[in-house]
Amino acid sequence: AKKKVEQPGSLDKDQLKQNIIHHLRSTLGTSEEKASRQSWWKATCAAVNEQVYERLTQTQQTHLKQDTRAVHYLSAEFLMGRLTANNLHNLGLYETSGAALKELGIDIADLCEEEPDMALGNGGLGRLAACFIDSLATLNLPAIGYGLHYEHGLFRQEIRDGRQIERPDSWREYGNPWEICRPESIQEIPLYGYVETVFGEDGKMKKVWHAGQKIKGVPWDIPVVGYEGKTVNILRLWESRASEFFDWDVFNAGGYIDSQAEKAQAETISKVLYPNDESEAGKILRLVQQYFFCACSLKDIMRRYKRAHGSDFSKFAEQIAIQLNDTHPTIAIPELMRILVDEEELDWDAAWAICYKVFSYTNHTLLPEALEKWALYLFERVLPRHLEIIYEINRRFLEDLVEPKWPGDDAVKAKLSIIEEGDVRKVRMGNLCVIGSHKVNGVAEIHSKLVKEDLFPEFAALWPEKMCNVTNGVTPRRWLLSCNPELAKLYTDTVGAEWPLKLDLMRGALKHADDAAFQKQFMDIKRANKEKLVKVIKAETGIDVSAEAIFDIQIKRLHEYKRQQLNLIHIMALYRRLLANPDYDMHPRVFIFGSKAAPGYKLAKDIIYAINKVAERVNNDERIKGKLKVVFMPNYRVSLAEKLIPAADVSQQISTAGYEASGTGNMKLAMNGAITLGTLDGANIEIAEEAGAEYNAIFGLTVDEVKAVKAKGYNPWDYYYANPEIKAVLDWMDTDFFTPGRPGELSSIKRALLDGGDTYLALADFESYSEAQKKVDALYRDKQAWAKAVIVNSATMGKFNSDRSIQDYADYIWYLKPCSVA
Ligand code: 26R
Repeated sequence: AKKKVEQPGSLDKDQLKQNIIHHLRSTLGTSEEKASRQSWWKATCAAVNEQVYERLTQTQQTHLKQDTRAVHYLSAEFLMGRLTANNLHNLGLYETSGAALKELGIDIADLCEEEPDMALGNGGLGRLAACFIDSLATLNLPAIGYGLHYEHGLFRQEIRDGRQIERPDSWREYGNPWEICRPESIQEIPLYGYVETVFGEDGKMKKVWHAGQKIKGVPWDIPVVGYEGKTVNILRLWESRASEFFDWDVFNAGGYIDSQAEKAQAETISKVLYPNDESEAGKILRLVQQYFFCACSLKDIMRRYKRAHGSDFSKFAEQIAIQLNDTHPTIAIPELMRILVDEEELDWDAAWAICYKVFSYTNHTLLPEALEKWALYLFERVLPRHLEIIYEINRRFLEDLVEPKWPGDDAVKAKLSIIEEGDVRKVRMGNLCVIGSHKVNGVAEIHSKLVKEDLFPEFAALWPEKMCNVTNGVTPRRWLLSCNPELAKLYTDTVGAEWPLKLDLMRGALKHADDAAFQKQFMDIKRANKEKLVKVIKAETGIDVSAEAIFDIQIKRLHEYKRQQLNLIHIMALYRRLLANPDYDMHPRVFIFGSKAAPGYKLAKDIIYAINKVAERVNNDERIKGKLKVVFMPNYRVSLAEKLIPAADVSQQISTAGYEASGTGNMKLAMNGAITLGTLDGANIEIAEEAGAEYNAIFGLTVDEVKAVKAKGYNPWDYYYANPEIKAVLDWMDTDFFTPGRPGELSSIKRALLDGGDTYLALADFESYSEAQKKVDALYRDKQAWAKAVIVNSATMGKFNSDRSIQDYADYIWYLKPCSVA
């Protein structure tokens, strides 16, 4: 009892062991003899939580006492994955727990496998939010993440007969030890209804929103443990419940059934995460979800602000920064205006000055179909008062800023207006975000340039200072320390133990890049990681692969712009070369895919099917002597990424230039010793700059070339007729070679590439891609050159630590200072 819990990592093995047993008995109500592995996991979490809660309380008291400015990160998605290993690492308790559990007869890695992924996000944007809250806590920045407490996260993917099947994800079916319900902070949120204009005694006009329904928002807190465990912030997720408001009236009038329907509807709001799917865009429930979590979060922010400052809003913008993660939380802008003007009775200009300073917006995509717009008639039904406020924001913007700058120019007004005219009038959330925020950032240099020059050029002309860049990053705690412990240890031995905080220190390994002994250590680790993955692949898919082969990995959501189809047609081309010449000179290669398709995205699902059908045929063809294997790993998710990434030799980042805003998987893979096979798109450009393009395989049209090709009029048929390999491979899709007895099952891909116009220029980039693949093959066969290249890549990824990204946000957007917690 000498060492107390104050110091993170201060628990020794025996204390931890006692704590785990204690929780097994008194929290889980079981015993060592009959406890399931899941009970052991929960008991371990409960033991660790003693420390976490201590630090959480300490952090909150410090922030309260010092009345710190804080950032509020609003995001519809937080793709957290599993928390156990991460929290143990950040508390410095991973080794100790491992030893304690071992004495209890349990392997810590097996224990961690008990935890379901918290998959409350689609992909890049959601995982970025998760890395960012880790970095915020690590940098001791006062911060809170706000989002939705989805009962079901992103669907679980099963593959049946090669096709994707969606199954519900139930991450908290059997309880989740990391979340705490906070009924004391419940909020009530109005929806629907109408707006009444009234005149107060002072003769002033006021607007009163009479809600048609009220929903209860119940907050669940997930502690966010910073590295070395000093600051523990929270992620606060809102769950919707039926409120008493409507039920009782209906009930008393004999409408019990109706009241149950009302209840079910209210509880539907946080039921399920929307997959980012074109067909789902514009669905009213999404808007309700967005308003629900923004309104709950703002009420929460208000309550905390008023506790310290009462109704004096002169300090509001000094205390509060709110970051909008894409346009999904845009409604927070008119909601804050509504609170300040209607409820707190500030005048419009004062309220707007506050809003403008408080909000900032991050853009994550240029794809037109992903830019949110809401049909005005729907918007009006759900949020009548907000629509009025938006009209007023828009009127003032057009009159005060646009008209003076472009007098009489109706075209520019139509383009910049928050309201889109047409058959169905629409509210443009992107425009509202830009108008209401003091900073707008893209997520990689090239992307931010395109946001400024192509997406919002007029806004950039109005506010040149507003548009900026913050290149994405990833947390090295999860994406190296925790997922690749052997490589992490090599770094610690080589450059010291500080690298998870100061990733630039990894450059210290550069001086050993040519050193044969170091190369061997590095490559032995890669080999061991590959051997581990071989077993996972066998267990998950039944496919035998050899760790001797090059592991070539493309893991990301399925989308035409990401061009899994380019990877696939190249695989088919290689297969053809091998069939034509069994001695075709290539090092054995395993192509590994992991990817979910949005349920309504037909072509994306067809591409998954095609990958699986080609895999079946290739993997069972004796003639090619195992030189080529194709693996589609089902149900790609954070915990699977943690197994795939440390085993990758080649990282495929092959989006059409100009379409991938940043990418973050590219950073994780490079950090873990993979070569980037990529286009000059998103953060690939900066990765190649850091590592040196000569250590990567860069190919394809550049952003400017893509624009030029499109301007000239791109015709994919030209490539079809000019390149016999392309023609043969595409024609192959019309046969039944890969789908015996069912010709044409793969034809939709060919059709999209030819009749569909090949929107993403896969055929235009094919030859260059194929050449880059040859370069990869040649490099791999030069063992020393390869080892050097992967070491250089890994060691130069310091820039892509999400701590650096967060420091950029803190310095240039949030003006936020750290607060050390004793
Ligand atoms: C509107 C709705 C249909 C919708 C569309 C698209 C909802 C969600 C998305 C996901 C987008 C915005 C996304 O995840 N973008 C990714 O953000 C990453 C983090 O910045 C980038 O690395 C990645 O390049 C980008 O595609």
